[in-house]
Amino acid sequence: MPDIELFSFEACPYAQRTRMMMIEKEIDFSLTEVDLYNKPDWWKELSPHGKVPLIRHNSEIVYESRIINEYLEDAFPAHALLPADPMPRAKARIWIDYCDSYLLPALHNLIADRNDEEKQIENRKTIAEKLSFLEHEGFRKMGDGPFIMGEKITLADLQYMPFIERFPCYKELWGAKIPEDCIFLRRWIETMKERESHKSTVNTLDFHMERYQRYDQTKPVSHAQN
Ligand SMILES: N[C@@H](CCC(=O)N[C@@H](CS)C(=O)NCC(=O)O)C(=O)O
Repeated sequence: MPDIELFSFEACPYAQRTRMMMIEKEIDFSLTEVDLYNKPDWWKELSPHGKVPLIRHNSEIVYESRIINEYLEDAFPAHALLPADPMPRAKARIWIDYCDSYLLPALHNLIADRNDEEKQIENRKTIAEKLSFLEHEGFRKMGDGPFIMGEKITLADLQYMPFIERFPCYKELWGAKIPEDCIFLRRWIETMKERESHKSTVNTLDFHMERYQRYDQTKPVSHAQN
């Protein structure tokens, strides 16, 4: 029986971050899928906020994808996913934070305002600005790539990838675009697609499209800006 139990939901990008992280670090884990549309009682008892991902390790639980990933990085130092030196370590954390504090709220608005074309014009512009900032202040200042922090993959890359995987849907459904000059970002996407951690957690675009298109019919499981 693996030490780590991960509670997950197939379509959840946050849970995907943690799955990718454990695959990158070669941490043995068991996966329990939770039906978020019909939460079982055992889940309500286990999870303080009812949200995936959540891990159980040595009978203790940790939740919030970013906190889980940092916990696992501390608990399992092999195959390091944060730089050892304090300054680049802090910079990696800046880009981890940028994803949740700046990019995801912009993507959340794109989904929330999907029936308001006037707001969508502004939302598309904001997303392009957030991606440009990541390109110019992040990728280009942190090194020569291919990863956000340079030559080595870090937790920063894993923070973004599940959402970038879904980006073709944001483009197709709501017109979001990656700016032309984001060449580091584009190369990074191709690099990340080749990682085993991505290949073994990726869902097809049809899968994502079907879920997003259902948003107007059913209440979605909340998964942005939480
Ligand atoms: N900030 C959280 C967000 C997790 C999240 O929103 N998970 C969604 C699924 S993608 C969820 O569990 N929703 C169920 C609910 O809100 O009841 C994290 O990073 O772990």
